[in-house]
Amino acid sequence: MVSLRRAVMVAALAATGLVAARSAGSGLSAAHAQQAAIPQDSTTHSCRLVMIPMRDAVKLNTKICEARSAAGPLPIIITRTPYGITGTQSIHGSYRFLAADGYHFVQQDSRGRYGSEGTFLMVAPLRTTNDPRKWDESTDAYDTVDWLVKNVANNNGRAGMLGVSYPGFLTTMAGINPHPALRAISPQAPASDMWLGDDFFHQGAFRLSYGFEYAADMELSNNSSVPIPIDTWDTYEWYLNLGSLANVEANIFKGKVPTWTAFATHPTYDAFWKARAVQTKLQKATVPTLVVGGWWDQEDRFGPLHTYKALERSDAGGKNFLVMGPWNHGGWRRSASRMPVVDPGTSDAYLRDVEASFFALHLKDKAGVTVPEARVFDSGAKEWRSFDVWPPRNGAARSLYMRAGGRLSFDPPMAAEAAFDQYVSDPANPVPYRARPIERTYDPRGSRWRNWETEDQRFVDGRPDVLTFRSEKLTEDLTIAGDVVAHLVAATTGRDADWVVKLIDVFPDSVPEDWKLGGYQLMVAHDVMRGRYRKSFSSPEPIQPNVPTQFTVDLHQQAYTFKRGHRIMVQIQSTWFPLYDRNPQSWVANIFRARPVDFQAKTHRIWHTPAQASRVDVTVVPAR
Ligand code: PG9
Repeated sequence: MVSLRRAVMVAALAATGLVAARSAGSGLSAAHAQQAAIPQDSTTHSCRLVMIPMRDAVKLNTKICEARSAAGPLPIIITRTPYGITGTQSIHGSYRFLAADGYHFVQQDSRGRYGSEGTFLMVAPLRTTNDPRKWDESTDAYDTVDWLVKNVANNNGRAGMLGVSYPGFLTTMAGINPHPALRAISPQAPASDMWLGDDFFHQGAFRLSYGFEYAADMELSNNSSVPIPIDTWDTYEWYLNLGSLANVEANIFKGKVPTWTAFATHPTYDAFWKARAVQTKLQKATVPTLVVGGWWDQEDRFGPLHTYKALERSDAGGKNFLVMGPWNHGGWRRSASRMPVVDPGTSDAYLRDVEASFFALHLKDKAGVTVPEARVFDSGAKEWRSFDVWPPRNGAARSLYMRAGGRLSFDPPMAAEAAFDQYVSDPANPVPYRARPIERTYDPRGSRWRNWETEDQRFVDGRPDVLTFRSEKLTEDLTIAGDVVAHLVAATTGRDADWVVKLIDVFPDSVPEDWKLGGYQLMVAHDVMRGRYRKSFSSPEPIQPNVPTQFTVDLHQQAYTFKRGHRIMVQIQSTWFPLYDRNPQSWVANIFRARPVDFQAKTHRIWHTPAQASRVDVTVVPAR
């Protein structure tokens, strides 16, 4: 019998046009199986499965597709994945432009996954000198390249590696102490810090629905067919009924999901998470590195920005490059999941002119290729921009101030204005992060997860626990590029609170080209931080009740033009459920162990006086 997990993967791939569907089921890794889509058309490539030995004698299941006809030796393109390499069919998918240029293609199940031997270790850290492990994902990549260049027929002694998300992380790892034959890599949506801003936590707030469903999918089923244990269509209700997160271990996972156990025992940014934060381990780009990400990546937007940033710290060799496009997670490899509100159709040109050209330059010495330092898509202006330095240095630092009466302005608050706005945040009635019903993250029967970050924010309009500040209509275009950081002065009647900040582009009431966009509220930058971590991500501290306190919410980066006639909006709220767990708002040492009685409604104030101004900092750059 085909396992449910495998069937799901195939069904999801079918939805992307990568393979033919066989049957449907449930599971999260389905969404990631795009990684397996390599060319293996019998007319162009001949494929075989090989178990490649690593230095500790563990063997990794590897599919090698050698090009059938080539004028001369060809380079090898490698993707390593935890999501399974078998089950794909004969198509050229998102590697088609590479295939047209001529490569051998290799896919490998990473250690402990599917056909590979060994034990899977979630986001396995780099080995340290006193580590008893003989391997890490960097050495597995090294040993694989070493074997391939010695055993693949007609290869030119050069290899490149790419992958999206977990495979993007595996690609970043390959670039650390790389094999000499590894000549170019492209980490795409690479997770780079699972606690600070990628899949599992954001600045201390736990990604409940994603963390629960991903961990269950990867570890509960152990590559077999155990479905994710959620039995309702609207997961908002299901997660609310779950109550305390302690119930997960006690009643559902019962110690069988190591990643969940890690969440519950390491709620802070401690040595466990720091060891896995590859962004902090990167010294320099050892080989030409094309880092790729999406501005509306619902899983790993932090990862590419921080991978590029870390490598850029000492890039004297000029080997490090960034592409940020108008995409969701891996959207550049899947034109079918284009988000029209931000993307006029950019993925093919990226795959052909940027990605394929980059590998052709470094693996085939193709002449006439130039890769800009940073190529970023401005979804407001609907155009690509190139920068020699990212974030750009030619901008002007500006602050958008929250003002009384729900106004947002580049002018700071004045003394005569009301000093604050307030709302009651009730963990029993949390703000949904997207319009209900909230399907399971990757429910194969349908889920709007992929596109939620571009969803119209009007669905929370009028909720008393969402504060809204809105600018006047812009009289001219305003382009921001680079860091976006919110600085709140806030107080709570409780001892802890989450702060969600969204920077929003409000479209004009009427948009003749597309009437459904009239008044649309598009999130341009957004994130959450857990108040207990305001001073240190490693040493949480209770908030002193009723005292205006500074909180910094990193909204990361953007390149975006707010057009003339649009307005800028900032929304602030304290729940974003069930993507983020609920903050009890009373003080508990570990929220994973909070009791029902600990969850309490509290009143939060956002201050906007001249001395206690709350603001969002942006960099305004000249329009093109
Ligand atoms: N976002 C997924 C992931 C990456 C790294 C760790 C855990 C999850 C993925 O799409 O692979």
